[in-house]
Amino acid sequence: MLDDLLDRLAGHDRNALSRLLSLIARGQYLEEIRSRLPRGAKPGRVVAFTGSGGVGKSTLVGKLIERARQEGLTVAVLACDPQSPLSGGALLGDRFRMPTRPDDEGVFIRSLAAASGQGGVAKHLDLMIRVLEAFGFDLVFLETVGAGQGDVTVRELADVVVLLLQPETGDDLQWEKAGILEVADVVVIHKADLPGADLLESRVQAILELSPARSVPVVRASARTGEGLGELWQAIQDIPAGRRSGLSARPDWARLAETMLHVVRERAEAADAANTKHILSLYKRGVVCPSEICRALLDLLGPTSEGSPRPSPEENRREGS
Ligand SMILES: Nc1nc2c(ncn2[C@@H]2O[C@H](COP(=O)(O)OP(=O)(O)O)[C@@H](O)[C@H]2O)c(=O)[nH]1
Ligand SMILES: [Mg+2]
Repeated sequence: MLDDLLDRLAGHDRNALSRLLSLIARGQYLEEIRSRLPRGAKPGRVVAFTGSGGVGKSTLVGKLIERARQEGLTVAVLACDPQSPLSGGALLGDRFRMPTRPDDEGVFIRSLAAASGQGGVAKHLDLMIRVLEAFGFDLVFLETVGAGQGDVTVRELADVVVLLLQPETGDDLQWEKAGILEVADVVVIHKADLPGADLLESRVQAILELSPARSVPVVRASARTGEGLGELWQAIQDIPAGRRSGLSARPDWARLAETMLHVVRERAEAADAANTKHILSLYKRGVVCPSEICRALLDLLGPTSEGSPRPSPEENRREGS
């Protein structure tokens, strides 16, 4: 049965594709599929769209599908919905919000239930992406509900992570604290047609300025009015390919440094919130240089006694030899 499905997949049979994805979603034949997928398929470009429910991911993805099709690119979408009885209707909603010509063979959309405890990401997404690449899609769009653990997973699966934020949600503090900007290659100030986009954008910029090592494009966009869609499309193209783990073994120092800053900042805030705020404000006003800021923040933490991983005796010996 599997051989037949894989043969038909190679022949661009959408039913076979659909059935393979269903098997994977149910956790069946995972290893067999993994080992028998044809090697050397041209890797597609995997773009993840993440952000809280209702921020407009599906609507925006729908607009970007249109753009991709205008350029002759084929697109598959894996939309991960949080597994909740309330979101039962969302499965239909996604198709409604991503209107495509039903006879368009260049678009494939599949809604998936996100597994609980996986931070908004469906299980076995990596294998599903490989199947879609074997089929030959140029682009694979992932829609996932951020933020948290799942975003880290998404980073490992996607070449580009697009984070959507919207004005006036009242949860600004939550995303500032959670450090979710770390996962983003592109930040979208979405629903820019609504009031409050300016404020949101300046807050995002202020946070990104704390990590000057990495430049993250911030794009104002509205799926409703079409504002910024061209700019967003370009920003996505501009991110170099091959970032996915396995494709690039090089450590990403800029990202590590940024994560480090968030960890230090979080701990410094916990140790002495008022002083941390003061130090950061000095930096933002350009009064103090970055290295001094780092030292001042580290000083707030005091001597770190806990948690530093020490090499095992064997590792010490290996280093020494
Ligand atoms: N004002 C405004 N509303 C939008 C925009 N894009 C989507 N929406 C609305 O936001 C709601 C949630 O959209 P949806 O795409 O389902 O969000 P998702 O949960 O992130 O996939 C829907 O009611 C959309 O009509 C936009 O650019 N501006
Ligand atoms: Mg959606």
